[in-house]
Amino acid sequence: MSKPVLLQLCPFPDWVQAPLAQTHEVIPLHMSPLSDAKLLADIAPRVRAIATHGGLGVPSEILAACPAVEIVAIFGVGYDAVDLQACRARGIRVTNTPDVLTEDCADLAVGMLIALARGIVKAEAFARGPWTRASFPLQRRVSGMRVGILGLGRIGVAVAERLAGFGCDIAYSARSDRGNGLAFVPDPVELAARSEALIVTALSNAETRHIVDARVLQALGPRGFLINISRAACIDEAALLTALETGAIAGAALDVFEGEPNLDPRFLALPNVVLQPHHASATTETRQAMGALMLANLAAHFAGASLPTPVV
Ligand code: 8YV
Repeated sequence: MSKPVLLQLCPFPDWVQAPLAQTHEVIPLHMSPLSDAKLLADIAPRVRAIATHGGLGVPSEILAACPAVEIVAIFGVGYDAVDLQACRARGIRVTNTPDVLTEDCADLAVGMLIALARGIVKAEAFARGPWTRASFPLQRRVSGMRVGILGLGRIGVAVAERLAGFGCDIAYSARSDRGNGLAFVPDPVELAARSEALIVTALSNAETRHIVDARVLQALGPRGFLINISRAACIDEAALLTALETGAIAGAALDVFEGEPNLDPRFLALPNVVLQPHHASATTETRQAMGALMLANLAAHFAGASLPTPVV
């Protein structure tokens, strides 16, 4: 039996690539010497699956160009870059890789908070020398800090669990009160006002677009830190840059950026940021688990079985 044709939009690690090629006729669009348009014209009618990552999703022109696509398999938890409405309307299944990356994302969020508050990156440069002064400037304590978590999904809960171990005073904003003993503060401005650190773990969608805006940043205030491991779209980046440049907030640790991988050069000139290359889920252990889950979703689909982790 012929293998189903799969359009691959991004590179994958070897442990995904090899099994993917065993079970599919893989068309690596990201490596094609042909223009996307030429390749798509030739191949699109035969494409039954699209594999992509969370940040990239599926550009609408590619989805539209593939009339026979049955499944979009995302290597990542975020599905904000896939047009779910169009997929539903066309009966296209969409899968992602939740749960397996929760712990890593929470680890990085907490690591970024500590790196920012304790000045770890700058302290390393100081230690490497020339170490001329007696001591590095005093920094801020994380233990016991008042922390606000914006969006209490699986990753937000995992962040809260970790920070509870640091004796932090934790509150959160979400659609509803989770009744979990943490302080529920529905209004993001109020949440920011009571927080020394605001950690964004919200899903990116129309409702959360620019949920961190100038008002939230102003409420966070000159001693407040912002941490984002979600999506850049959750933050009004122009307002954030201004807040960082003027000292309206103390600092930010960011794993995601508008237009990444091309960061706004204004970020690079700032002394009060910790910048990370969108790698919250990027450990070998987690990426292997994400790969296995994406492959399992594809295998289940083509075997006519129920999907392990469907979004649509
Ligand atoms: C990526 C992510 O998908 O899970 C997500 O939504 O953003 C990341 O884990 C990563 O880019 C995988 O390549």
